Amino acid sequence: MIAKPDAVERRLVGEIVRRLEQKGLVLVAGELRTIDAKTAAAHYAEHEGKAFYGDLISFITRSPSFVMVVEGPEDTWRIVRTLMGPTDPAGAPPGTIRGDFGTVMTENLVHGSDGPDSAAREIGIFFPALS
Ligand code: 3AN
Repeated sequence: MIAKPDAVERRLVGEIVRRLEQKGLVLVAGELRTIDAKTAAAHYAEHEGKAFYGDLISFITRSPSFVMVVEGPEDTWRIVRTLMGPTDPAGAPPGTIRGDFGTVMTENLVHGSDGPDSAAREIGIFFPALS
């Protein structure tokens, strides 16, 4: 999971980690790090060519993110996605991270892997020593 630049800038990292831990997930890696353009391009390769791609890369690289690996029971990625809420904070329910703290899609606070394959791929990008 990534607490993106807006989350770090707004001092929401503690709140986000608290929610993960309160749910029962375990933080197994975590680092405050400014994501470079090359890493951002690898991470968001699926969005290359889309209208919002340039803004997405500028946003994720603009200041430090808190990059994490969390563990839990089976399908941890799904638990994390449930805590995050849907991509667009405008429609995210209260009680979710995006629903409680976000207003716009371009500053939606968090990223979570959307399946086991993307979780493995993203751990490889951000924490190669763990994969
Ligand atoms: P999620 O972060 O929920 O997995 P993705 O992977 O579809 O969502 O999108 C990655 C990021 O790209 C989103 N967090 C959002 O910042 C941005 N994004 C996705 N779709 C749009 C869109 N239609 N307009 C602007 N930004 C978008």
